[in-house]
Amino acid sequence: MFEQLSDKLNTTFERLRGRARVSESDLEEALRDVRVALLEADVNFKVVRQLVATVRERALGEKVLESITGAQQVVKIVHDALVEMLGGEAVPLARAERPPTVLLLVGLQGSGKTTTAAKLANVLRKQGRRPLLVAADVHRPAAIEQLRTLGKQLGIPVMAVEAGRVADDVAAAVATAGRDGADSVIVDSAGRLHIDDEMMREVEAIVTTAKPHEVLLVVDAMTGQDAVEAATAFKARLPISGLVLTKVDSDARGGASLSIRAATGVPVKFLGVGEKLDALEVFHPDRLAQRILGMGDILTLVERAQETVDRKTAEEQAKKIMEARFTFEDFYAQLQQLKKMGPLGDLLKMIPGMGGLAKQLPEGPEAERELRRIEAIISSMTRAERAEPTLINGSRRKRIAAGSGTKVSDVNQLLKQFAEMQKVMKQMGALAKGGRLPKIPGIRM
Ligand SMILES: Nc1nc2c(ncn2[C@@H]2O[C@H](COP(=O)(O)OP(=O)(O)O)[C@@H](O)[C@H]2O)c(=O)[nH]1
Ligand SMILES: [Mg+2]
Repeated sequence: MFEQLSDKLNTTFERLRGRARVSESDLEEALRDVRVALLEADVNFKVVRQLVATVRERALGEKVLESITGAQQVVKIVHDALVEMLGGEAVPLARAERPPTVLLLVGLQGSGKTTTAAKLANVLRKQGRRPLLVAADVHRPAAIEQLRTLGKQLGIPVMAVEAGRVADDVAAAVATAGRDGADSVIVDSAGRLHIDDEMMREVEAIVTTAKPHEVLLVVDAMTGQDAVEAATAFKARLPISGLVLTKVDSDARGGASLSIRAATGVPVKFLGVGEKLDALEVFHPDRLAQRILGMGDILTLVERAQETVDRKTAEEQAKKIMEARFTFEDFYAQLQQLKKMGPLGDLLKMIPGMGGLAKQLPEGPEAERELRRIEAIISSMTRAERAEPTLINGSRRKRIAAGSGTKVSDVNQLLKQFAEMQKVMKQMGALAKGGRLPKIPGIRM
């Protein structure tokens, strides 16, 4: 999702960066391209109009037309406007002062409630909490079984309620959760194909008896403007405190979901990025904006790395990235870690400037072959070359290609991509120094 949008915006910014100075017509052209890219991605037109107006006003106010770093500034202004559109700061999940914290999931059928309930339980447990899952979708018997199966996979307890006593049973589960050692209760409610009164009443009754600390609306990001409409309708009836956008891993355009925060005023708290039970990410507006703008998602990468690799190594690499001291040596080490961390393409997309490479990478075994080729090329470099790729002249390229069993054009391509990556990292570093990026623990900036 968002790839096409990302490509379009990058093309626009590349063109802008190519100018020595940004003229007024360059700025207008860029704004027009940004507008078209957002509209094509299905972002709500009112939200687009607002964003473009904000960018224009700030760009003129900050006098980017007179500045030698004008293009850079425009990118930053678009970045900031995008972050604001996405909600500004991340809004953390509420936590009860006195446990248990009760989280109620609501949404249309098929939006991903049951899956999200299990993923959320998994997230909380990774944070050292003790969740209990409550299956309250009594209308489809298979739904209770589905949650039971997911709970079993995770080793997290699942309690089912009975038809006709849904609200009371949920309240009873909350009341006894503590006794059973749980500090968080996640309730999976029944959805419908369309919004209807009966569903709303049933959920309202749960809200009344179980007094959830969060009512999370799960919406399918693939459904475009329908998702925005559903969110608006739910919000009119229920105290929705947060949104979970699911299926963000799909190829759908997804722009509608980018405007859902602006359209409803409800913060997005999580993104569902796959069918597996660890495919739930905390939503950070700034990180998504950076991902869309092709600046990668270093922080998410660091977080994911922390789960699989030594935290210190990850922080050191992130620090190098920020300071643009990242060499082929680091890249090689990171590739080794990436291999442990999941599908290669997904991870490459998160490294600044590597989105293009990720796209060229075929899936599956092809991808692994490509990765081995890159590894082979880096292995054939000397230490000095890895630290200072500008040393790698024509004859060295030939030697590296021969040594790695690849073609000179393969070596050229990797060098070019690496140079681009370093360029983006420098920009990231500059953003970070300007206080535009959240701090990573242990990293001085
Ligand atoms: N690709 C992908 N599939 C998802 C995601 N979340 C849910 N699904 C799938 O969407 C379908 C419906 O999910 P389910 O949790 O049963 O929806 P519910 O009816 O709202 O409870 C299932 O096939 C899930 O595997 C996601 O983030 N990514
Ligand atoms: Mg369900």
